[in-house]
Amino acid sequence: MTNHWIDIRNSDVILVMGSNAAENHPISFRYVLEARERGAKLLSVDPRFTRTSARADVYAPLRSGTDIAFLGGMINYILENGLYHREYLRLHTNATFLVDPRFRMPGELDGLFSGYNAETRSYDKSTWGFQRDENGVPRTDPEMEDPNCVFQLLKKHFSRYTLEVVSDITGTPVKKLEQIYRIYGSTGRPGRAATIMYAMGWTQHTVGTQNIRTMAIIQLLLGNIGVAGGGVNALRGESNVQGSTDHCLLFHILPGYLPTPKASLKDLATYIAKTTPTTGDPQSANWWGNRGKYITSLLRAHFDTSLTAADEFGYQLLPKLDDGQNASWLMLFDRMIRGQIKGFFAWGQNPACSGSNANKVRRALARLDWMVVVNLFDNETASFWKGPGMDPARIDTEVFFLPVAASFEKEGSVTNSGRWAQWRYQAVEPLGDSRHDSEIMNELYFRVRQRYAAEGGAFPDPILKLSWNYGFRMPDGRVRKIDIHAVAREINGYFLRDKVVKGKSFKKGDLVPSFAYLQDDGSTSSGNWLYCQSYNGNGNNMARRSHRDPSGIGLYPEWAWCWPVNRRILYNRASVNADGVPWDRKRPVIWWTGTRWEGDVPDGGWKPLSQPGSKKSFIMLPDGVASIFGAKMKEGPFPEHYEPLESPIEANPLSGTRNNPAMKLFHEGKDRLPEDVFYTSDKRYPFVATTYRVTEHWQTGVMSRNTPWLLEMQPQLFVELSPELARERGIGDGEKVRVSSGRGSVEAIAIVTRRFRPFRIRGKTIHQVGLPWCFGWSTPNAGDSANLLTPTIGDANTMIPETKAFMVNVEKLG
Ligand SMILES: Nc1nc2c(c(=O)[nH]1)N[C@H]1C(S)=C(S)[C@@H](COP(=O)(O)OP(=O)(O)OC[C@H]3O[C@@H](n4cnc5c(=O)[nH]c(N)nc54)[C@H](O)[C@@H]3O)O[C@H]1N2
Ligand SMILES: Nc1nc2c(c(=O)[nH]1)N[C@H]1C(S)=C(S)[C@@H](COP(=O)(O)OP(=O)(O)OC[C@H]3O[C@@H](n4cnc5c(=O)[nH]c(N)nc54)[C@H](O)[C@@H]3O)O[C@H]1N2
Ligand SMILES: [Mo]
Repeated sequence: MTNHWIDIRNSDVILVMGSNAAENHPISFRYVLEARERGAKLLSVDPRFTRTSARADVYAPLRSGTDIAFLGGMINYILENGLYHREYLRLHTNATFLVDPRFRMPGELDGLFSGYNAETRSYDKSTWGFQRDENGVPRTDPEMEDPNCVFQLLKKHFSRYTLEVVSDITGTPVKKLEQIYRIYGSTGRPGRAATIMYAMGWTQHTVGTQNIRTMAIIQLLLGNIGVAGGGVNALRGESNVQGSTDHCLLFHILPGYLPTPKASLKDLATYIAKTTPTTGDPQSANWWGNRGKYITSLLRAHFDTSLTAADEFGYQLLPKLDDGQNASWLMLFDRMIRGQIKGFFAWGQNPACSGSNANKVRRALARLDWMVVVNLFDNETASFWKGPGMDPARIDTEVFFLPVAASFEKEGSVTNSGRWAQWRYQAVEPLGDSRHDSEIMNELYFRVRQRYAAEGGAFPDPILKLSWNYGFRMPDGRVRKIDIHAVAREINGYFLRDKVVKGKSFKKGDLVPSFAYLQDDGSTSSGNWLYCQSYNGNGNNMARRSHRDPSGIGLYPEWAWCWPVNRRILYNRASVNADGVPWDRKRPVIWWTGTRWEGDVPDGGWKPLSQPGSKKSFIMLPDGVASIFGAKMKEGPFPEHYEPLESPIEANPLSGTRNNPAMKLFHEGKDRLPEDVFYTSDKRYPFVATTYRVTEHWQTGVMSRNTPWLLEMQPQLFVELSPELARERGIGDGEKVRVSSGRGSVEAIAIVTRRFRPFRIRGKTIHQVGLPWCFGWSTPNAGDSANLLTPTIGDANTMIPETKAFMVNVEKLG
């Protein structure tokens, strides 16, 4: 989230689209309802009428996978009706920038941007740049009238998204579109704010990243980023998924969003030179210019501090990706099924049910030599070898199961969606032989280290030179018990020798006060620069529990701690005009007193934009302003509607380019697998399907299916379908049906409900159905995972699987 949970109460308009917050983020609804009591409007856009929709002022249905069309129509509406915040655009975004005149857009190139290469399915982005002066600073037209300026290009691009065209793609009635556009567009006026609450309904698509980009453009047009009650707010999933992303859950980033080294970045100097952005603009803070300090401090935390600059502080000990290598979820199981991955730790996950195309995942597990499952319970992954369709006699995978302690049996920090790192305490002792995850890792580290120390091996140094200072060492070198506070302090970082920084002297062993003090000479360590300040000379800031709120807008600056540097609302320098005066005087986030900023921690302490020595407000981007034109995206600098890989219509109504042209295809080429089949506008699979969660179960249900009262409330797999479709197929409410796709099938109970309505699209009736994905075969009579139906295909930028839009058939069972 750019903002945070409590801040939702400051909104005037709340759009819940691509999430079902009432059921999946129930605590958030406290703030949604508070806002509504103040007169805020709640809008719900979902293919299915949900409990969120039930509370909404306006509900609009849309066909799964058509959000860019829906939101593209909103951009067009905002521009046509002059609802945008002109001054905000000029000060804080690249709307005024002039684009390369060679740049071409989908309206001219039948759905493609200039530079497409069909063979590599990728773009040569050389025409996607800005016109720049001799210092490399983008040329602008402050009046935003030049036909090559971003604002005019945006207007031209989205002029194709008329109400009629949008309705024809999404199936949403024109009246509903207009109603939602009008209400949301009303927040372009200074003093009004709208927020977006989204989650997996937007991300799990082949165009997932661009769904969110489209919304970010809307928020910028309306001046809604940086202000209270605004922002682009991803409602994160698992309680600590924000923390795990911050600390490098994903393959392509190290802690603190530093890029993972690649083979071609052959030494630390090259890594820093090639990954550090530069700017010629004296008004750009270009904060990532500090990359060298952050990566060096990270290496100092990872590895033995006896390593020196001559050893590149251990850079060569970090794992490196091959150039162009993608090691995301879909690729892991793809490589596994091809026999290229032999061992696997399934640590706190259940891929046999959560993985898209679960039959492929399950067959991949059967190709392993060994698998270690670290979990609270046995599940469909640990026992895959005795699951449906498996012959244990023919499976050689050796499975080890390590029982783990549950969250309330452990101490540590959890970072919520609002970036707040909050400290939690252990409530009870772990049951039986189960242990804290960190104790299991400690034991694993010690055993592996012992073998490397004794036997050498191909490359022992990454293990032998790892620093592991997490507690009292026994005579054999083993850490007796992991001190989780030592881990937290390592993440914050230390001074490794006496040092004077910014006129302050520090002693070796002092905790670094905040990331502004980190160094690139090896004198500081920090396991994650973004968390530098979380645990410093003031103690464990994540454990703070003060209810003080001097802001009056719910910032609560002394409750826990949030990254970066306790800033509660990101991009807050965009909440003020060039003189530092808040756009919204009722709910100011920061303001300039004439000598300093007050309010939230400002996004950089420089003076307001109208004063000399100031810096632009989007400090993480080298041009210093927010990207309405975003050339980093794989499929184009502006979002464009493409159909999901599997869709019910033959052609993309907007162009001859049917699907995302930059996504990786698994179903083409000579080495494609039989598991990777797709059927689009095919009579055998005529219905759009989506998957979602239920309040009563958690994820694949491993924890909740083992809780009898929750299982009693939601005992088995169901499929929701409209009365119209039920009649067409002769299916009665509560009857057993088979739902099938090209990849597999499940048996489910039919719930005939008006929560789903047929769509009228291009003159045809199109039905959509939906299933939860929380069940698995190991719970008797519960049915199996809906992921037996979903495809192996991912977003072009992130490779998140497209589990929210695919095609199925539904048939009544005997
Ligand atoms: N009770 C409970 N709460 C949970 C979880 C749980 O398992 N159970 N899981 C947690 C986790 S890890 C996560 S990531 C979050 C996920 O939170 P959400 O994203 O809210 O979860 P979902 O129910 O998967 O999907 C949300 C909605 O997207 C809709 N949808 C489907 N396709 C589309 C589409 O194309 N466009 C739009 N606009 N909407 C679409 C679905 O109908 C559904 O209502 O929930 C978290 N909270
Ligand atoms: N079709 C479809 N598929 C989806 C989604 C969807 O919307 N639709 N959503 C996707 C999303 S957003 C997510 S996050 C994934 C989730 O996918 P997974 O992470 O694979 O699924 P979970 O069921 O959350 O698995 C977590 C496991 O961790 C165990 N566990 C709980 N606490 C601890 C602990 O403290 N330590 C350890 N070691 N284990 C613990 C639980 O028992 C559980 O088995 O699924 C994805 N799959
Ligand atoms: Mo999630």
